[in-house]
Amino acid sequence: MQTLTIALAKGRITKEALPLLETAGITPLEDPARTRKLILDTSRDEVKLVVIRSADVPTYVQFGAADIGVVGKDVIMEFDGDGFYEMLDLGIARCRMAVAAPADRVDERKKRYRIATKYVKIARAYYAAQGVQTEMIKLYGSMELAPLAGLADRIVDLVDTGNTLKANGLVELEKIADISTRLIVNKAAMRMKHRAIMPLIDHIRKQVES
Ligand code: PRT
Ligand code: MG
Repeated sequence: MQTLTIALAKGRITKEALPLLETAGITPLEDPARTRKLILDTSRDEVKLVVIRSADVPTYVQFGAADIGVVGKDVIMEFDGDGFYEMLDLGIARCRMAVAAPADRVDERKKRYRIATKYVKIARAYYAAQGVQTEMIKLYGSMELAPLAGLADRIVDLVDTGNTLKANGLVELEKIADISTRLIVNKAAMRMKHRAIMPLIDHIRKQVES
């Protein structure tokens, strides 16, 4: 039997994706949140799970180290490379990518804005399309701190409830994109393991639609 390896972005995506996989009879034999094992066996002999940093999911799938990946659209948009198909919108871990600024500097006009973000590629493309000059400052977390500390004029980050922005005196200026979790499939695996992959995708699609 052909084995299928599914890479899940750890954190909230894994938490929300596991119930979907469960409806397809795929349950990890150990709790991903507790075990130190990196490759998890599941209730289906031929299916393995790897739970990894979200930014690594597209890389695993691109190179075929995982056949299927479950990861945020934000991570896919920021990723350089292909080698996979985006097959499904799972509709989980929804949020939006947005520009935010300190409430008292919303109307500030500058020739060139300093933008702090984890999403340099997305932010650069967004501002380039508007003809706005920017300088990108790459951060790996807590983007909200950057304007408060004088590091940047604005941030580009994910927003869900808006509570984090509010707690830090920031307001949302523009939405860049709606974000949700996507299921991606390695291109070669799509051909070679079609008979194992397609029923699983069809099943999950039906679950998502209902
Ligand atoms: O290492 P990395 O941070 O990438 O991953 P992680 O292991 O910490 O995963 P986790 O659980 O943070 O999930 C990241 C993925 O979840 C993202 O790639 C998105 O696709 C999705 N997602 C959905 C979110 C949010 N909603 C979200 N609100 N990821 C992050 N946030 C953060 C946001 O960056 C901000 O700091 O939550 C804060 C804002 O939330 P509100 O509700 O206060 O607006
Ligand atoms: Mg996080």
